[in-house]
Amino acid sequence: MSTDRIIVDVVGLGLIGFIVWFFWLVKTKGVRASLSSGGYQEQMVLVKGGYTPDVIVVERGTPVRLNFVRRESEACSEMVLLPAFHKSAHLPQGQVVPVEFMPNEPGEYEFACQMGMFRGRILVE
Ligand SMILES: [Cu+2]
Repeated sequence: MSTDRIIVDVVGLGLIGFIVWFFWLVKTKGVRASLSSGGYQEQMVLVKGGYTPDVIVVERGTPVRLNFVRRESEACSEMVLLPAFHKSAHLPQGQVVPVEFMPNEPGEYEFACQMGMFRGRILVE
């Protein structure tokens, strides 16, 4: 085996490791909402074939604002429900729809479309 070949193999393995790390670990850890000047923990959520990101990490005790943007015409995603926070919103196509709630208790909360086919989670720390 030549040195070149070994380098190619090592780089290839590194790449596979990176992909596994990126898609599995990062995805399950979620995206942390960022604190806006208005005092909200804000996160944009793209609605297209699902929710992106679908795991959102927030801290308890600070209000959260999720800005949903629906970029598809599927009827499936026209509503989003956050049952744990007694919130729901109609999502007209192409509009930014803010949904606000107060995470008081740490835990894991689901949000979903009205049929429960698209799902996401909010992790309150
Ligand atoms: Cu649906």
